[in-house]
Amino acid sequence: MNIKLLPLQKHGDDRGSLIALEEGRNVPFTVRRVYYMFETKEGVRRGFHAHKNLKQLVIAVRGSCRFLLDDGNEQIELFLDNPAQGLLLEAMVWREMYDFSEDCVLMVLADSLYDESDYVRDKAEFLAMTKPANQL
Ligand code: T46
Repeated sequence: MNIKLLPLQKHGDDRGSLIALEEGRNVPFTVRRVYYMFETKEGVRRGFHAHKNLKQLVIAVRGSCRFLLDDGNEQIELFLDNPAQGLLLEAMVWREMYDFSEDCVLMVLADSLYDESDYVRDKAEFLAMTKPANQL
């Protein structure tokens, strides 16, 4: 699957911790946008889409949530609860996010500006797009 979990170096001392995100160093793309979601209500499931081209790095900077990821061939579930770990999501991975802790802040770095035409929001269309040509 087109995803990776990237360890992020934590600079810690007796004052606390700090993590730096640097384009081309620990962020493997040009950062054009940063957004974050927070105050997600209990029981909510978000996402339900894939991206045609977008690359993103997702970090649970506080709290935790789960991801269901599907590339059309396999499905995996990931638990994000570590601000020193980034989930690199490349193109054409269906994602659903759920089980947000009350304090969860999910920060996302993206390689493009917001563009609704890059979203695939229909699961059947996504599955058709990910099928090898000889199975169509
Ligand atoms: C993704 C997952 C992890 C904007 O206006 N600008 C933005 O940059 C974004 C990301 C969203 N929006 C608007 C569009 C919607 O009216 O904010 C609203 C909520 O967005 P959406 O329903 O797409 O949120 P999620 O949580 O389903 O998905 C988001 C990202 O959209 C998506 O790219 O990979 O988080």
